[in-house]
Amino acid sequence: MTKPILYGIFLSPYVRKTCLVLAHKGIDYEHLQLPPRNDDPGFREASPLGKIPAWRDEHGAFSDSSVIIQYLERFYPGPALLPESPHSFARALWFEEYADSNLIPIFGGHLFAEEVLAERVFKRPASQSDIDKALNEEIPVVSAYLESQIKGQQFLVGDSLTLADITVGSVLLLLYHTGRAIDQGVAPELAAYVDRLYRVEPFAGVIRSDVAGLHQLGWESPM
Ligand SMILES: N[C@@H](CCC(=O)N[C@@H](CS)C(=O)NCC(=O)O)C(=O)O
Repeated sequence: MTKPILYGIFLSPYVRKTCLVLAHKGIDYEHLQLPPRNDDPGFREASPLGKIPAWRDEHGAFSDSSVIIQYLERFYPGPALLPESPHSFARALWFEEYADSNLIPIFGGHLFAEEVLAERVFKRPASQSDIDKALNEEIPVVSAYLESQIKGQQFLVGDSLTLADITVGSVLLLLYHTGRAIDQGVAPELAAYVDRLYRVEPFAGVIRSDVAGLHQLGWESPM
C-alpha cells in the first residue's frame, strides 16, 4: 500500500502543526516539501487554492491544516487530540483558531517571516518595523493572555496533550527559532510550559528536523 502524502514545505506554520499531529499519532507518510502555489498536478488537485498543507491518501485528496487534522482525528482516533467533554472540545478548537488567526500573523508573519525568510527565501529586505511591532507590542499581549490560560496547569486544556498545546506550542516555537524566548517577567508559567513541551515528543522530533532544515537555509536555530 502506498504511503499517504503530506504536501507543503516545513517552513509553513500550518504544515508544522500538521506534522506535529502526524508525529503524535505515529502516522507514517511521505512528506513532499513543496512551496505554496507550486505546479505539481497531484498538489493542485488536492489544493485548488494552491495553499499548503494538502493531504493525499488512498481515499482522496484535500487541503487545509484544520481539515486535515479533523480527518486524521477520525481516521486515526488514538491517541486522541480532541477531548470528549463538549466544553473541553470547544476550548481545544478555540486555541487552534486563536493560534491560526491571531498567533501565526504575529510570530509567523511579523517576526519569523521577516527575520528569517525575507532575505533568504523571499529575496527582499526584512521589515524592521514589523519585527519591532511583534516584539514590542504584539507578543507581550498574547503572552499575557496565554499566561492567564495556562496558570497552574500542565496543559492548556485538561490534563493531557491536546490540539490546543500542539497548535499554540507550534507557533510559539517560531520565537525560539529566532533565538528568543517567552519573557519570564511577563509570562513565567507560559515560559515553563513551552520549555516542558519542547523537550518531549512530538515536539522534540519536529524541532530536530526544523533545525536541520533551517541550517540548510543558512539560519542557525539555537533550539
Ligand atoms: N487555512 C489554511 C491556511 C494555509 C495557508 O495560508 N498556507 C500558506 C503558507 S503558510 C499558503 O499556502 N499561502 C499561499 C497563498 O495564500 O496563496 C490552513 O490552515 O491550511
